[in-house]
Amino acid sequence: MDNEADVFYRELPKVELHAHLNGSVSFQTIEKLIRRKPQLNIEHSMTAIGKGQRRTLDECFQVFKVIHQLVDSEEDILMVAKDVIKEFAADGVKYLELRSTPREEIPTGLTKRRYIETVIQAIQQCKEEGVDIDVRFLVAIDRRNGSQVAMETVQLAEEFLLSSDGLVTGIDLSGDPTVGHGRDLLSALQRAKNSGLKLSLHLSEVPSQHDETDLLLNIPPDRIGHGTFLHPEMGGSQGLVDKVVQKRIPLELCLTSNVKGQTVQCYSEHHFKYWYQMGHPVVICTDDKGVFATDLSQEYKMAATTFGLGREAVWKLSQQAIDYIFAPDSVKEQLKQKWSDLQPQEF
Ligand code: 6MZ
Repeated sequence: MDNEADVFYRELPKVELHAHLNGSVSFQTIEKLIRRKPQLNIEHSMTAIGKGQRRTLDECFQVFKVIHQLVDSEEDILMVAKDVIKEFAADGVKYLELRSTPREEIPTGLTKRRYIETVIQAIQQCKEEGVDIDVRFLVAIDRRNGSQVAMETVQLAEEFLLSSDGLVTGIDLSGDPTVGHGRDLLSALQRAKNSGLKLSLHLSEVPSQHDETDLLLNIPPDRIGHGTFLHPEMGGSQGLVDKVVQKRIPLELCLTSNVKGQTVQCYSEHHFKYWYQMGHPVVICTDDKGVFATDLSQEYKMAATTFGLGREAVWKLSQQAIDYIFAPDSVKEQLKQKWSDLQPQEF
């Protein structure tokens, strides 16, 4: 990326709202992890999906399992989180919401609480080092782990909501969408909402999740991850679209992830077009920049070239994302000031 257009996208100040920590680990960091754990015999081809390659969503979830083997101690999490934060900052991201599923790893003594504390420590250390990015953390619920773990995760997140100085702001519901049903997680999610945690839920990432989506939209979530199969053209329904539109719930859209994970045929068929044309709030995100070998600048460029957005429209798109962050209004004001300071005289 170094021609004039690429510089524009790199320098564009950006907001990243949908980034899974362990899916965001770069090639360089994976190399360091492999060197730390040679006995695992993991090769780089097992942790990322290169240019032009595609996998089924199921295969993508196998990739996360490999990365989890490499990232299983406090030391690993601290390094991975700091590297990921610095990489987003180097890509022009000014505000980042990272999400990650707290894991217990008995062999290394890692607990879920220490997991969250370590991510917070990484955020604080980056701040102390003067990295130019504001980072918040969403505690993730992996849907495959069922209702009890979901409830325990919410209780843990509630504690950090009160004690983390605003760094833990919400809950993410993610994990293999073909496993489990949202009805089992409803009470945990409702509890989270009532305790002031913001909610970002992966909804309709695969077909045939209408009932679940319809149910979870009633909470309602504060943002939706993917929402690929919400609208009628993708086999969803007008009823679901109406609910999302009436409640004006922003969508986090991850183009390369959906194309490489084969839930969307090609970039030009991405549902970005449907929602953007409608004027509904959408935010361009990376999902898993390491696994899908992308970055946020490339995602903006891809959306712009595929759907014919001019530079002013691209700027507006990145600026509007500020309205949908899970941080207080004072942070939104600071970011808006930053955008207006950086805005070019003309596009
Ligand atoms: C649903 C996803 C995902 O939590 O260990 N994750 N969940 N859909 C996706 N689309 C491709 N990409 C990532 O990061 C990895 C975890 O994030 C979720 C999965 O639960 C995965 O195990 P953390 O940091």
